[in-house]
Amino acid sequence: MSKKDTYNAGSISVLEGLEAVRKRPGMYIGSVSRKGLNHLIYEIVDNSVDEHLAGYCSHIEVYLEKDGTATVIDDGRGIPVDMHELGVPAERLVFTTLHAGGKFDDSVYKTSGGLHGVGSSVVNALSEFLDIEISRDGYIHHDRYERGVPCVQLKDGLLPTTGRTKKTGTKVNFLPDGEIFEKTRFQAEEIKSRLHETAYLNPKLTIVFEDRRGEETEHIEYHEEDGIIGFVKDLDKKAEALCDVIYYSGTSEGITVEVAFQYVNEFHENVLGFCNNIYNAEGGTHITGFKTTFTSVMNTYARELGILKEKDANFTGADIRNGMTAVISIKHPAPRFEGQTKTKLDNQDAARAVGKVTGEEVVRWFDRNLEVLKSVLSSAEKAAKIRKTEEKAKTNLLSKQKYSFDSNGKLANCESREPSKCEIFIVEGDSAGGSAKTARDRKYQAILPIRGKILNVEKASIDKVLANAEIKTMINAFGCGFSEGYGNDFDITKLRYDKIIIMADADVDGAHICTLLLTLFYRFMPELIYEGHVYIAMPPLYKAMPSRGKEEYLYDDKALEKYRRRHKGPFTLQRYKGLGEMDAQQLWETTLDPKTRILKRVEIEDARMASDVTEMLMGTDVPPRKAFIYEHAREAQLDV
Ligand code: TSJ
Repeated sequence: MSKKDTYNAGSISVLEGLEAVRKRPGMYIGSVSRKGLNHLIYEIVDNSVDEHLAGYCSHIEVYLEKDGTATVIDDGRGIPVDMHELGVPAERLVFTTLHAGGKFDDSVYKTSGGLHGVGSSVVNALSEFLDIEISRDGYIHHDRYERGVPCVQLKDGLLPTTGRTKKTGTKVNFLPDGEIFEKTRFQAEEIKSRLHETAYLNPKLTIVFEDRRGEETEHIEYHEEDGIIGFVKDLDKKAEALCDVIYYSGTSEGITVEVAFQYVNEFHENVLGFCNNIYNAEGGTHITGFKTTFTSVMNTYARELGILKEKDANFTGADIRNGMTAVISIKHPAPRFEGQTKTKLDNQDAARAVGKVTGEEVVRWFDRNLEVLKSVLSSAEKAAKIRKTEEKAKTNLLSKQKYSFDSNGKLANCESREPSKCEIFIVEGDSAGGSAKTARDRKYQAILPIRGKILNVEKASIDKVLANAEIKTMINAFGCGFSEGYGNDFDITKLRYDKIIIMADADVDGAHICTLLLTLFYRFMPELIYEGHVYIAMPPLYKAMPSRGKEEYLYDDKALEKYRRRHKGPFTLQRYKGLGEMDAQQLWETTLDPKTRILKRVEIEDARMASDVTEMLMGTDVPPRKAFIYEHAREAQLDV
């Protein structure tokens, strides 16, 4: 067989590969919700970031176009267009070969850094069309695909050119396929946040973002000279800093390590890990490497300075990280990931490398900054004291009510004990709770009514939090315990319900309750959110009853507008003020029945979003909180 025939034979499997992506898109991009949609852009941009890491690209532009497409442009070398040994331009292989997420080495084509940029064929397969312009060798070369299938005729195995140019670079314009995605409108806020993050992690890079979809174009340039130092400052911008940002970097075992951290006058730690510019939501070895070494270094200092006496136990890691914000960014030539969402770095050499660099550099820094060292250690001392008091409170409380799950007064549990099929509704108000208990599918749906406003966990100490009846009931019902700054007793595998659904009124009070619950989950059971178990029920705002035809529930004002336009005849409109106004049948139809209800899954995409959300949730200003809830409420998706 000639090489060309090999490709042609292979091209059948190429198409089969892309067909597989279209059949199971979730396997390749996580989901077909808006989160997956935004991911398409990240997959493309990552290629340009790789080109930057290779040393050839300083400028990336990302445009959200009026026609619903996205454009990404870089000033790199341009994807190679010369004929590959398989008889097609190398560019074709980039967009048609599945690279399997870097899991195995791809001999056909490898991106410059070999780091990411493996998803361009996935984006291609999931796009109605994808247009490419590559500027290199004096020409603009053009190619186009529709749903992954090339539709430009090659001449002697080469791409047609559409003009001459002295520049180099790559431009991709694509339209996400409406047959695949539930929603095809990109979400600017999340994309901006991710691009900003990328700019922090690549201080020499400039990223231009334009949202051209509105009446006025929104134009932003991200360029962060100070790199992760600026990142930490940004994460801490709302808090009172106790010291300047501490920064160090180094290389070990071929892994580059960069760390920036700062202490603020707050009670929590926020330690974020990145590998090859990708945020690791589940952490991993780079984080543990940092934590282990940092804890040990600081305990050594504490003993040297006599802050810990011979008889004293060491500070725990959490004592020492009390109030710390840190960004740990490493570059690894062959990263591996594990965990539920494959975002946990797994390479043991990363732990060693971060540990080694941290051991050397932290000592060097603190030896020269004794004042900061002393203030960090004295805050660790305070944290240790509080921890000891709270540990006592915790054992007392938990031992008292460990076995109270099924006998819990207010919980109307479901009959099934198969967690994958079970749901628990947390319902605001006793009357709505009562209706929900009547209306539910008792086999799979549990109802937990909660009364009034639950405790704001950001403003209360841990023993108060655990003493709160509503919170105790929830922790018991979910079955996984809880994690807290001081040790982690949370075990998601024990979760008794696949879906935890918050059901609150669509008004300001409801939004507030939602916020309080999300804060509780985010602080004590974050895995529930990261692994997508938390939902917000979207009860309808209206019921339209036409004099002729079927009644219809309308979930927001937009839906009402639409209804008014569609329905010429007269109709009566019932406005629901709250869940309490609905009878059991209505509640079932609108909010409980998996076939008809609308649920919004609570998602936290990246580190900055997570941090912003907590800030929003934690902050005392009411307006941003509302913004969070309502903004997401509008994105309600049919959960079928
Ligand atoms: F711009 C973009 F985001 F749309 C995009 C840029 C999308 C994709 C899929 C790839 C790229 C891209 C790829 N930008 N720059 C590159 N560079 C290469 O592919 C490249 C160029 C030259 C050489 C070389 O060895 O000469 C090697 C590579 C990998």
